[in-house]
Amino acid sequence: MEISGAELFVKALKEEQVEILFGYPGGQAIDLFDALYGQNEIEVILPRHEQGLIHAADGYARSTGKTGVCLVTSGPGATNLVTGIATANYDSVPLVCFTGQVATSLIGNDAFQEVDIVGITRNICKYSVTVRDRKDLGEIIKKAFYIARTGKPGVVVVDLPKDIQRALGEDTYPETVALRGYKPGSTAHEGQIKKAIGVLAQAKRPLLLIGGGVNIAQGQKEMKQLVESIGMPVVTTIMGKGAIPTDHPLYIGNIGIHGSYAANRAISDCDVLLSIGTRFNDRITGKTETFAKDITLIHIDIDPASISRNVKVDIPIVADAKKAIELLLKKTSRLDCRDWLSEIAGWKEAYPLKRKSEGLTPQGILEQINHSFQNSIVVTDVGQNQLWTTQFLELDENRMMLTSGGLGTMGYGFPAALGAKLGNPDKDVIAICGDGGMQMNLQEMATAVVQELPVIICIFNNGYLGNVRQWQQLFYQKHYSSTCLRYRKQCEAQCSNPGSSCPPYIPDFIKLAESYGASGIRVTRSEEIEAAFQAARRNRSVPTVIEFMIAPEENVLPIVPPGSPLTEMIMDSEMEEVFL
Ligand SMILES: Cc1ncc(C[n+]2csc(CCOP(=O)(O)OP(=O)(O)O)c2C)c(N)n1
Repeated sequence: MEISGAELFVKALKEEQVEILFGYPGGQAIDLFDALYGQNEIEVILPRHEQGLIHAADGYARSTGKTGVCLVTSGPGATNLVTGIATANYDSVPLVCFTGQVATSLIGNDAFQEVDIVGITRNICKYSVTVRDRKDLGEIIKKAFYIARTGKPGVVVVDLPKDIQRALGEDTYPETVALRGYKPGSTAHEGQIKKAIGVLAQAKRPLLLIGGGVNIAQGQKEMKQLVESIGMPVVTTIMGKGAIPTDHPLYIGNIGIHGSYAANRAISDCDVLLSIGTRFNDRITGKTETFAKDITLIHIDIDPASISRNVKVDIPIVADAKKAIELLLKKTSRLDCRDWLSEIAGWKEAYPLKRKSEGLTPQGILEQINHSFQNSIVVTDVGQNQLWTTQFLELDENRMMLTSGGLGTMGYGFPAALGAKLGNPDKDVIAICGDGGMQMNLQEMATAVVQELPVIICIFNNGYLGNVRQWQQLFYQKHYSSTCLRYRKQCEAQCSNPGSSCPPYIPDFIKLAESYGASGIRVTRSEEIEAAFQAARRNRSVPTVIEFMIAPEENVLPIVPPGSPLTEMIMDSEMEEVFL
């Protein structure tokens, strides 16, 4: 029997067991939406902007381990996906994005709503392709899902011209996929693992660095076993956080420009570093030339291209993180590093991450989240709100954190939280956003309300684009250039100290939430935090916005200044420079 391309598209999604599709229609996708009409196996979610849509698909994928699916129209629909494609791909999130396209006969003619989305996205996704022939459609979709979810996961863009959607052809969808030259999911080379174990056994100050690859490979359980059997201290990148419970006695903290003193000191002083699933980007290494200079570096990563790219590796191992951990687990024995562990414990005690005890502080809010939401998914936006969360949120097998680590995309947090809630209806889902980032995809409040998603949106309102303002304060002589969100026409151009005449908020997030049919609570004192969370929890079908009015010039500390090695951190609010 012959069916249309659009019908085959729907059949393919069903075969791929797609449960939720995030879609926004338009002229060049209308046939695909028509084919989705009236069926009830795939739930179609209509966000309010394509950027919100793809972040929602991303949050769904990160939190469930399933592949997220997007469907948008050509031209502006497709270009609105671009930031989300880069965001997801950078953090190795499996997404398949279908874009409508003008008919093949019009491609290249500057046709209405035509853009070369394959060309635009070529460098920011794992694979992108335009279907040119109806007979290839099934195979291309099959390959798209396979490529997105295997190996180092990523984003695949499938561009579907209008005539291909309408053309009749076979109704068969392939069961298997054959791709020459693409061999994902490699196991670790036993010889290299043996070599690594030999080096570790000689180490006096061994350290394990966990990156996001361990979370992506879902190797948390095995990781904990490995850490316990080998008995070595552990640090994480932001993306690796949570791969081992944060209250584990061998866990030190995050490394990097906002890492803890003890973690940055440990990575600077170790003699053998076993790193799994990280690409050593500049945000975690600080000045790369001085990073881990005189140590033996073992690097396990699924992506051969990330080995020895940023830092020189002594023992490279290309492998899936989980498979490598399993192998290590079989072969390693306990290391004796008592002196090293007690040295680290001393640093931890002398320089803990600073928890301010008075007033309404981000730290206090996060402590309450740790306490009140055991079984939860916390999704951050980008900025200080994100950094405080990566510092103070405690994670274990029941609490997960999602964040845009690689691209650092403002506007990610709230829509990604909606996707996470759709994928995990039984978990509490909390979005943590700044007042700047929240305004980047605010329109998704409508999606949250109509879908009855009771997410809790915590806005850390400091009236500033806080993270940039902090840099201006520390490194640009307090030139608060274009970072004050309360800046009005009548303000002095060079104001660096907004006074009481400033309006406290633009917009009034509470009224805004209410206008959408959501619930809103403003918190100005620390005593109100717990009650606000309890009230939010009682809302079972509407989202709750909790606006926390935090101090405008609160900083995230410690911080490694730009271009400095990890060993040079500005430590606390006195901005005391500590050279280790
Ligand atoms: C889309 C996008 N634009 C600009 C930036 C640069 N940037 C990083 S953090 C930040 C400030 C964020 O301000 P806000 O959302 O209010 O959060 P806060 O830092 O105050 O917690 C900016 C502008 C970015 N990361 N993403």
